[in-house]
Amino acid sequence: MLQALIFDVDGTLADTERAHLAAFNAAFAAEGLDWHWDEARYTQLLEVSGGKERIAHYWAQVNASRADIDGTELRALIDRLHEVKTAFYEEAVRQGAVQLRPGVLELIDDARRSGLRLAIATTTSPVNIAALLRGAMGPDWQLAFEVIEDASTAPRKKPHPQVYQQTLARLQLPATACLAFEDSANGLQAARGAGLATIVTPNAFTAHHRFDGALRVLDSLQGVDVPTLRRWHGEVA
Ligand code: XBP
Ligand code: MG
Repeated sequence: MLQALIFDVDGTLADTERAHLAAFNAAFAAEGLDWHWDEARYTQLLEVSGGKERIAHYWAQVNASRADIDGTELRALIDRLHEVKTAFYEEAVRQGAVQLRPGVLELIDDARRSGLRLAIATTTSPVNIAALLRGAMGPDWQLAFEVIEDASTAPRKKPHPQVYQQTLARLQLPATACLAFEDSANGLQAARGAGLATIVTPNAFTAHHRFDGALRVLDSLQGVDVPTLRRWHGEVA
């Protein structure tokens, strides 16, 4: 029987990636780097989950031959860039730069009324989740989610299944009692790796990904209610 829904955040609850991209570029400029990611490059870079990992990946692409910076200095630079990026992103979200995707809030409300348990499994930073959901759901947003696993608790980023495995462990539920919601191939792989049936709602940055193994691939969660989810879950349970 379906008992819990587990949501990814970036790209799934909201189209956040344009705001993340603007924050990365603002951080690069603020820190005096001449880096600028356009949407095409960022679409490729999104194949690396996690902001720090994404910066490190880009560094390796453009600066692999630099010998004047050692591993410790590089880690400090990446930490600093990510800290500045997170501050820019949080402020932009606080100012209303990002809204929830269609149908998300309605589904969360329907699930709570129906007694389903809710959780979040994301690679992003805790302050980013709070900025988004406080704005969209109000100051009590945390009451809706029994478990939140994020970059601070699950260091191995998607497509590794760690964040979903830890979410299931904390819910004390088998994967077969849950559905996951994702927007990307990495997210789908992470959820499937933890044994979860997964509903995918791609967005502009992930529309070209392959979603083999998804329970459903939908334009959005608009009109998706709990009875519909129970029916789809019944196909695999
Ligand atoms: C989202 C991410 C995140 C954001 C940036 O992946 O990879 O890194 O792009 O957030 P998913 P941070 O939706 O699969 O969890 O900079 O805080 O990492
Ligand atoms: Mg995502």
